Amino acid sequence: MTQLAEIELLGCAPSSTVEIAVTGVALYPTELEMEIGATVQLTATLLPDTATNTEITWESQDHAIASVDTNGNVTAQATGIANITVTTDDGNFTDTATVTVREPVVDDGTCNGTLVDVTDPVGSGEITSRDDFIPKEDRFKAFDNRKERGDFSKWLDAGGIPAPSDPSWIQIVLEQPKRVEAIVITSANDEIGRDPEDFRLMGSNGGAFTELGSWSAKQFDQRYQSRTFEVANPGTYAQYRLEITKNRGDLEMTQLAEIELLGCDQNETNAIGLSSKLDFDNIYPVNDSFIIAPNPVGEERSISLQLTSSLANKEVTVTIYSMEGKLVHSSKFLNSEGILEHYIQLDHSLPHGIYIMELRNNRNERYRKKIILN
Ligand SMILES: [Ca+2]
Ligand SMILES: [Ca+2]
Repeated sequence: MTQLAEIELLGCAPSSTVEIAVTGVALYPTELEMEIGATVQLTATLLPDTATNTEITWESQDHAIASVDTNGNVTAQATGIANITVTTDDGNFTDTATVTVREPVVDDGTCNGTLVDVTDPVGSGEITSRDDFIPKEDRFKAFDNRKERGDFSKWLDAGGIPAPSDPSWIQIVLEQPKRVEAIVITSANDEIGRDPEDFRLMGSNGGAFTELGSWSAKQFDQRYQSRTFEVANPGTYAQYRLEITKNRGDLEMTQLAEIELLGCDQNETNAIGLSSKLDFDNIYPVNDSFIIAPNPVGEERSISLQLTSSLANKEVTVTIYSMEGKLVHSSKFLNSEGILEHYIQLDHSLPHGIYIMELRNNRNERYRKKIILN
């Protein structure tokens, strides 16, 4: 005989969902210069990026100078300076961007500088397209500065007959917003029927696209022929998209050898004040504000920050930018009394190179230093 009084099978009761609290928010960029009428989207990065409640609200200190919508799109209304603040729903963390609005540069239609291809240098933009037929004829071949006979460098979209409802498209996101006055399209090596015939150029700064120019019944009668099309409604945009709504032969394949977007290099936009980040030691006090140790930073990517009195007893925001102005790190801490050293762990995948670290206190005083990642 075998017996027992009871059997119980024990399992863990489901726990309630773990809420991850917001610990801070960082805006990018935190300074920008805009012309009246321009719109630029600010990016708010929540910390940690796994936070549960991602609700944020945007507010302009002076709507008459710069307004902001619920997606962080800032529109310059009148000359002056306005602060745009983002606030997290969870924890009420804030960050502020300072917007300087100036009169538009008078545009009499002439470029006193030279027209340059704003998509250069090759590889600097992020390129997407409706389709790539084969790797050697992929989208990158439309922006590789190779457009001569013998280069055999073309983008081929085999995604179907282009139509207004389903255009063949290719898009580039520039590192900085640029004003484009003209587009140069170079026809490919073969099959005249695949040439673009009806097309339009669109621009965006992260939101909806605006049509900048449209052309129809344009023909390339030679192979590797470059034709320049003036943009009727230019503006300053970071994203440009060419939509081909018809090709010459109504074929399922559409192709071109090269796209160049021409802008006046004298007009190079200051829409985002990235250049100031390269010029940082002329603008910000750097000498006695903080010490980075070690600098260069080693492979383990951990940093000790030793703060001096100017940053004591303050909430301190740490941001790190690449030399191109890209935000690569953002964190915040309360520099409570007596603690003048803080440790920061950077992402191990950050590439070697020179970066700029900015410390900002709650009075918006900024301190910057060059930091080298080995
Ligand atoms: Ca180019
Ligand atoms: Ca090419």
